[in-house]
Amino acid sequence: MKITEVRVIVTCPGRNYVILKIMTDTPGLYGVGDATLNGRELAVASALENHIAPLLIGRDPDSIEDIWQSLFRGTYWRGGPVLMTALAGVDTALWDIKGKRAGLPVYSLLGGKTRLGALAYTHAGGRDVSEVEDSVREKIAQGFKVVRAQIAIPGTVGTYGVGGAGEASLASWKNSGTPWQDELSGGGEWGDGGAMPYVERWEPTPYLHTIPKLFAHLRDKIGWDVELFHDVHERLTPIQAARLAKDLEPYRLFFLEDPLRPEHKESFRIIRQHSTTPLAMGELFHTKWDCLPLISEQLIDFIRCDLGHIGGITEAKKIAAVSECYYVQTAWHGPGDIAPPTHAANVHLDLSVPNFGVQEMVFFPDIVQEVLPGAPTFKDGYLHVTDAPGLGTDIDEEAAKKYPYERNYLPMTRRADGSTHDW
Ligand code: KDG
Ligand code: MG
Repeated sequence: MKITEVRVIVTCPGRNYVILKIMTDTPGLYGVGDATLNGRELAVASALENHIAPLLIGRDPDSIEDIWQSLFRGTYWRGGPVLMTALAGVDTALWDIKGKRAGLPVYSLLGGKTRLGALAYTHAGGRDVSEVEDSVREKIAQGFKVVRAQIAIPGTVGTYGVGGAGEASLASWKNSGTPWQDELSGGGEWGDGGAMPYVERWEPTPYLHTIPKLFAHLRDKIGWDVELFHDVHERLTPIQAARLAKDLEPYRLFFLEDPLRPEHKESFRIIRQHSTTPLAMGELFHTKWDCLPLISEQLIDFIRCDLGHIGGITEAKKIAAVSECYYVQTAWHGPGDIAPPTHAANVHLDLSVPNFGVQEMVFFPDIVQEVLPGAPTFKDGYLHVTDAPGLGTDIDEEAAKKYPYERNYLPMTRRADGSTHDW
């Protein structure tokens, strides 16, 4: 069998997705992969179209590991978000083909089911503790057993995770006096297709003060039957993160997510020295070697790479296997800015590995399901995929054409003095 054509499809059904469709010389047999990198979509699309697709034509799609290794090492300039996202698109599409060819769902190729469904989590957020409480209650009513809680921080603008990134109150941003907002906006409007990133303003002191109060409130009002956690989004210094993890101990978080920047792996030791709050990390990692020190030193409890940014299922199954040796569980990244094929790949892996922990998920709007059908389904707190051969997802190319690419950026964060901070 041979790969005959590689189609790179960029579409924006509400948000941008980069989809790879790999065609074979067997009539009707193709694979669909996701190569979406939020805010840098066209860089990945160009890498695929101009550099990677020509290398795939004529290859046997069955040789996933060899194709993976040759694309990873064969570039010489390996790694990084753009190339590893492109590689993930190829990898997931090839697993889709392998499953379809075998007549088996991908979880079966990975060893078969070890559980009936994948425990799922979703996001709750609000402007104050009672809004967050309402939001958590709403998620529990939907069936969720694990909920992430984020809250607006007084004196800051557009706090991460409150009401969704895009919503982070353009109005308050415009009136916030955040340094350089005019220069950065280039005089354009956010969301007008020529948009520049909007600028959030954030300070650690009110943040460190607010988060423990939020969880004290949630435990007091909602109780202990639901698993709760929080995403720091890489914004703290090591000692600030240690302080937060320690202050949150009484509220027994499921985990504290991404407390530190991905560059400073050794700094996780400082948090561990001070706290037993479980830690999760990984959405900004790009290879198994990024994850390795945190796993082998048992500095984290959950590894949460993005399959779409670490080269797909082939890399993730190795990370899961190493993690198993060190009591580290998987919690793969699963927000709305990666497309249904990656969400499906997440769940196929979740079902098959023994050390699965929890799975982040979103409910895709109808417009996404029209273009990219087959995302995993949610029932009573758990995610499921069907027994359809492959990943079970697809692309409607005609529908995709109705929604052309729209340039967009993630927000960025500055401190009150104007200096750049991690978003
Ligand atoms: O594009 C950035 C998002 O994927 C990220 O902000 C989401 O941190 C995130 C999460 O945990 O879902
Ligand atoms: Mg996160």
